[in-house]
Amino acid sequence: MASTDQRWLPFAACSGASTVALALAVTAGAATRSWSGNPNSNAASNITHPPSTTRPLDHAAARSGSAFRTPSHCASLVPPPAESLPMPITLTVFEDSPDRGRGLARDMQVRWALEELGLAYAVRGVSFATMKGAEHLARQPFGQIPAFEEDGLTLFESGAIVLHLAERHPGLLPADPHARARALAWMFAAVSTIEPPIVEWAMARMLERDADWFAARQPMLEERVRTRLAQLAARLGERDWLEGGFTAADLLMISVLRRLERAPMLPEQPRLVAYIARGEARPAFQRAFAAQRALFEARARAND
Ligand code: GTB
Repeated sequence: MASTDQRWLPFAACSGASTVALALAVTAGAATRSWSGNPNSNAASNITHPPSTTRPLDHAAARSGSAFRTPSHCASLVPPPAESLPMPITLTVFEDSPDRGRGLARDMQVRWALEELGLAYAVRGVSFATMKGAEHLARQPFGQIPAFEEDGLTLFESGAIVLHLAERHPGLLPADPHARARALAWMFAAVSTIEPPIVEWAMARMLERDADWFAARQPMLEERVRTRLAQLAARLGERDWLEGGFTAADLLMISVLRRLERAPMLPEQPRLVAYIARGEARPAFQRAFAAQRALFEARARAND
């Protein structure tokens, strides 16, 4: 039974097609994929599998509802036999993200990794209420996003999902075993050494502003972040990336640092400001950002 507030998120319909073409998937490098599926269903198994096309997704067009409408692309929506393709990747995200489309929720790191690797994916949006229900708890035991599903595998924890993808597809981890081990260390550093003080600082600002202790506690929280930023900047030095070329470690680290976009501590470390900008300039980041933004804006329009 499909729940009413957990539904596939349609971006566009292919005019003239007999089925509604749900642009559930976003981009796969230069390729755009769409599925024809039952819009009333939230079951991944009810989605037929994606034909690959060579047209890049135009996010502006997707936002305006005009994507996927050209005759040549509509023709490409005829699905191949379902049994001939693996299940598409499905990412569960906020239906209505509290970050207001700033790409700060943790589905962003997974979207970014998928884009770097050129993997198409479908998106399932869930409300805060649905996230706490049994169906989503089976995907994510803490009732949070993101959750990842592919071919019978369900995974939670954004870092673990990125690692899973990086291990299975070339492009986000070095081949050299030592370099790979160091990249893994930086991935763990991002989520277990750098992120906790940043989240503590951010959560205090979000939830404790009116508390008696807020002003007294804030300098200490800022100082903890400041210390980690200085240490990270010292190690990064003049390098562009943490371990040779761009890796999953940079993807996670930059994602974590982006939470500081309005923090006074970040401009004190110009190397990190430049590091974040380098990551954000990557085409894969921009596609991922545009996709989550389009979702937020579509939802905002629907709420108007
Ligand atoms: N360790 C887990 C992971 O990395 O996957 C943490 C997952 C997590 O914290 N998910 C958050 C969530 O589902 C969303 S990303 N929260 C709902 C809940 O717990 O009920 C964190 C987040 C939320 C909001 C903003 N924002 O508004 O800027 C930024 C980041």
